[in-house]
Amino acid sequence: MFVLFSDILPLDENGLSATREFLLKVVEILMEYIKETHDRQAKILEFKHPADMRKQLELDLPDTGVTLQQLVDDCSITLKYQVRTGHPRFFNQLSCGLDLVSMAGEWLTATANTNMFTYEIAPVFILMEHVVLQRMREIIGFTGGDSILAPGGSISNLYAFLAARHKMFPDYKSRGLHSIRGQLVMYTSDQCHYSVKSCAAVCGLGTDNCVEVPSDERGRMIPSELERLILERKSRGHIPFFVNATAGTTVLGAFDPLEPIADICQKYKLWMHVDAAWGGGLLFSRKHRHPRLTGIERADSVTWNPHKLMGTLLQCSTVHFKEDGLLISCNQMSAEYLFMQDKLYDVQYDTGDKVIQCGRHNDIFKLWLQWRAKGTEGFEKLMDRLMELSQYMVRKIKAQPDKYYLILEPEMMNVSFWYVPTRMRSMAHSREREKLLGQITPVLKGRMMQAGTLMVGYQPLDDRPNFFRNIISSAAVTEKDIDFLLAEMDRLGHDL
Ligand code: ABU
Repeated sequence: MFVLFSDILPLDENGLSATREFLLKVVEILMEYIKETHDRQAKILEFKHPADMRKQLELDLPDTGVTLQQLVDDCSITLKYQVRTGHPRFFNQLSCGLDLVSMAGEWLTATANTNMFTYEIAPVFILMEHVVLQRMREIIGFTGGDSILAPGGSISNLYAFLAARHKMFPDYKSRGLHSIRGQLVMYTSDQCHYSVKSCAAVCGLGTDNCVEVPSDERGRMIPSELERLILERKSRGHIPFFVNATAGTTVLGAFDPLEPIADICQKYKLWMHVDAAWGGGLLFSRKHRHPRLTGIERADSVTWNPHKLMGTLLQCSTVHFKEDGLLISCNQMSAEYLFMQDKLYDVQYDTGDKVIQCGRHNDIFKLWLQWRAKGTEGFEKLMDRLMELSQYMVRKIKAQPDKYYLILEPEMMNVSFWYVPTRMRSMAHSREREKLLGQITPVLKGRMMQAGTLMVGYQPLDDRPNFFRNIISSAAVTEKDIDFLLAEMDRLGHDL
């Protein structure tokens, strides 16, 4: 029997059975959550406005610690109000689903509770990183090279930026801004993830020097515009040095044409980065990899987030470099208290000195375990299945043109559309109707959240008013869930 935290390990040396009892109670709660997550009759969320939610929760930090039973109850109520992102009807984010093998990996990771900066304290995990990242580079098409797991795609893109600047201006590390005689300029499409622009702000270029290259009607960068904008800045004496191509844009799922962009980077000696945080998973698919990712092997660096299409638990984000040695040369600070060179093992495995952070979370085990379970073929099958489901949804939308307006044929798992309520079905499609559809979109989303039966994201984009962006990246989704999605939207929104 347990009462207080002092009744379990380590404070009570004889507290093993009480520790087990406490943890098993927590695991029971987790199992219940997993069961509900996969129950199509259960709600995805129990929505409450923040002030009402606050009233349901006892969030205050007490002066005197509460009982362990209270902690078990705290765990229970926390999950009661958590959005079930693994529910088959959660289509809201790029990361959907709950891969249970990967989750088991995350449980083990939490238990091991180590830091990834040195081999000294994470020997097995460091070797796993080595093997998995090498395999990912092979799949990209790099020979050799180097990689690192980073806290999210945005920071992965930042690592690429830093490595590119270091490659071209190695003195920057020691001499700073004055080592570069001129204005650095970077390029990215107007559909890119905002983190690319953030690199310009964070790294001293200023966002005005992150040039947005126009994209075509499908959201793909226009290479001739990229070249024009490079020449335009060169004519002003600026120094173009970095191009970000996106493989799977956040909203439309568009793929920039990598081969022509690589040709331009080669011609003007610019670093080519591919932000494949979202679309990278399609590298597994022989059916869908080409033409979308053709040319990725010509990039200098690639961001690829397994926590998106591959379903690895959050978070798991990787960045890969064609050239080995750059990461360490760029970021090494040789902290003597951590990265001693006279340790008893090969210190190249102390990967912590390759990054700008110090502590690094263990994001590898959950991916390694998942990959062991599925095999590389399993990931290929998953990609093909997610694409098949997305195409199924497109067909269903097209079959009901009165109720749904497909915005464009998707290149991947982003299905973008407007829902059309009854009163607007007889109106011809026009800018005016789009404006009205854009107004009802957030109202319908609100109804979904109140009902708790469905979650689909929405946003405006350029001159398009709010529209739904449906993401199919969960292995739990079936054709029946897509049928439900469309019927449920109509049930909730027909009278708007
Ligand atoms: N770039 C982070 C993912 C955003 C999303 O889930 O839509």
